[in-house]
Amino acid sequence: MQATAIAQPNIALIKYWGKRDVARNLPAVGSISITLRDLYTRMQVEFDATLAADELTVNDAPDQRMLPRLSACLDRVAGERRSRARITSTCNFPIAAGLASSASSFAALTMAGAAAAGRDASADELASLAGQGSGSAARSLLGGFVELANTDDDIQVRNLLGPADWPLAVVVAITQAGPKPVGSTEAMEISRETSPFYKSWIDDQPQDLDAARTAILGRDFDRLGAIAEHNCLKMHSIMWASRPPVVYWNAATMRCLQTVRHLQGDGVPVFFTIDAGPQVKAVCLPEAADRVEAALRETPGVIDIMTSGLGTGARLEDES
Ligand code: 2P0
Repeated sequence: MQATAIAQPNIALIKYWGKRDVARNLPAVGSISITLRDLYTRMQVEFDATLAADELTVNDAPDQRMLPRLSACLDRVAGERRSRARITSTCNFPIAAGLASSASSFAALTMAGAAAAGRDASADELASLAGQGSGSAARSLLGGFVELANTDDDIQVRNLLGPADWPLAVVVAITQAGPKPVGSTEAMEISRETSPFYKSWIDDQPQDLDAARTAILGRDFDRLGAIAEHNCLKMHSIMWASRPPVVYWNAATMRCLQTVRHLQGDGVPVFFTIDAGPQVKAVCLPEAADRVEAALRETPGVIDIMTSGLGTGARLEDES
């Protein structure tokens, strides 16, 4: 009745933004991501019939904030008549700050919860369950380059390349600590309801997915960088044009983009992407990682740097 799973966050190169079914948390668009190696969330789930309510600790401190969403995820994984659970989460990077902590959390929770409940879930079922917890979480079930596709009434994830097939590096520039002002779930709905650019975003996503998939399978770094930057800036444009506007960037976010542009001008193989937060992720070829890290570290407003290679998908650590 106990299991532990570990999952890494993933960074979307072609973004998920918008839902086609809020109740089932189905995305409005497909997406493509890379799974990181050096950032992780470990989730232990222990079902205990003597508990009166689910309990959660995050990095050794009791936490109520995430508990309702995690409890609902376990209800879907193990059934609503399950025993209450002791959930123990450890995470080695900032939570809820645009670093995809919900992706690694729900991927690890889904896998650990299914194992602890003795549920022999297929890969598609795990993807569906993780995705209902958090849309980006299904991508963290797999490693390397991952595509999430919409099916008629659900989602599917598949590997495009493994982590060793094209070993890119990701340098994450932290420009602000602490949780973001607007959660991505709420921000997506504001975009859908009010942004004049939302419809063209949905309509154009298939061609961005095609371009990125072709670039990844052909290991074409320049083409991948161009489509990923374009897709990222489009996603943020939707938010900036919504009412109320959702602006996740700060001044240092913009300075990091300038740093990446200067590096590109010097011929360094690097491109940027930014998620629902002010941090900048610079994706580069491994031999450029030291130079990219040094340049971002010197960028005013950058308070921390984390560098990671590409990693494998979520996995169980133990089972009992
Ligand atoms: C992504 N993001 O593709 C996009 C890009 C943020 C920007 O998926 O509402 O926590 O839980 O399904 O997965 C962040 O949103 O949203 C996200 P929910 P999630 O990575």
